[in-house]
Amino acid sequence: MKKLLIMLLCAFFLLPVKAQNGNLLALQHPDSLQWFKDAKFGVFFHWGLYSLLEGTYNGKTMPDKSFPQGNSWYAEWIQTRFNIPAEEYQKLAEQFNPVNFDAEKWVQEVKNAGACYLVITSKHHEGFALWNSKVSDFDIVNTPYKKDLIGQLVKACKKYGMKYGFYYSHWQDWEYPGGALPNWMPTRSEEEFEKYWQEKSLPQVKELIVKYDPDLLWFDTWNEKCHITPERRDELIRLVRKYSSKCLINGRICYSDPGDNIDFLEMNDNSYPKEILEKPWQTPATMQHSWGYHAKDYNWKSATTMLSYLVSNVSKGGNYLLNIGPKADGTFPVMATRRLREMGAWLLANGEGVYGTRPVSVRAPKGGYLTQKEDKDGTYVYAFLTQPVESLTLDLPDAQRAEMLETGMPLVLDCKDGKTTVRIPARQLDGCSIQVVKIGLAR
Ligand code: FHN
Repeated sequence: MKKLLIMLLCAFFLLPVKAQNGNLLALQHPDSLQWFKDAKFGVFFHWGLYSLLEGTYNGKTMPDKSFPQGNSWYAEWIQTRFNIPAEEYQKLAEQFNPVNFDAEKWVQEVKNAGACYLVITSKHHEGFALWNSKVSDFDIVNTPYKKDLIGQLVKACKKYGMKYGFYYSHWQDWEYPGGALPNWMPTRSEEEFEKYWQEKSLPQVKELIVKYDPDLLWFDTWNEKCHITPERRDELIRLVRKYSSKCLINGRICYSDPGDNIDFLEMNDNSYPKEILEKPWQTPATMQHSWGYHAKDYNWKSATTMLSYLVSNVSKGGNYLLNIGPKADGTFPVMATRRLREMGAWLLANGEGVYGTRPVSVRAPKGGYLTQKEDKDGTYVYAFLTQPVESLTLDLPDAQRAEMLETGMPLVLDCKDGKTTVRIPARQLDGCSIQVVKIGLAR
């Protein structure tokens, strides 16, 4: 009897998580989304075999118009943009040996940047898995490095309380027969794609969830003509829901028709909406043009520019997922590290107006952004000023007090005709960063 009871209990706990409560397409429970809505800032990593090439192949550097499709900065696309034969490209696995990878250092750097989650390319379009995959031999354990990178990162994220997600290229796969190819290459038939879908894509997604229990999965499609039909989209959503009761799913699972069952919207690359959006959302963004490490892409944005994008998104209810392309040896380019640290320093002083805030339906000042937050003592509006101004006038009838968020210096305010004007002393306007004014409203 006791044995039977133990067997029954084991069977119950081994059941896929949602098998007991039915709807496998439904959104994750709102509690699972709370962290995402509050987090605001995440760091994205594009890392794979392409990182070894650093945007250059056989002396040609991306973008290069001498290749018919070569006019792109995206270094993670070098295989197909520069027509590298698949067999030759896949041999890069014999060189991939990130001996300087230190998962804890990565997570600490992300944390110090003020980011609350990270997302890493577990498999990008090249088809190479950064974990020990039982589904495919084209993976990290079949390199000189041999060790599971995703596993190490997950362990470090758990240690430091960092939420983590995986980018998984479920549509494009340039290694497995039947995986989708870029639109200038041969189209896969439905039958060929279905084989890839059933044999690699779905099994690897299941493997990632069961092995690593991610907080989110980042799928990638970006045009209408795509093998990911609403039926395949739903098949994938069901799979994720079946094995995880917390994993969030992004809208790019099916670009042409994300449907109602995705947890958050994913904007186009480096796209910033102008309006408040109701559904949770984020912008994936680059520090340079490229996502994967590109040694000759010198187009680095400044930390202040990137902070402006962050607060712009936050003021509209969105998140900012900022990318780094680590080098093949496992280190970050120093340009990325400096920017992360500068952003982290600013967020250390001004994060109160960012994390856990919500949009305000009051018109923002020119070149500025607004957020709001409630706590036990009242409601606060935060005004982010990206350019120097002498005063700030908002349609707020009930402001009680105002101060510079970073220093706590009290500011003079004047309420008249349903508007509040805050005067900002010139010495606060250093002009090189974003100033934040905190305004307390009447209870
Ligand atoms: O083709 C990819 C690209 O390499 C990169 O991963 C971005 C990230 O949003 N997604 C696709 C293009 O939108």
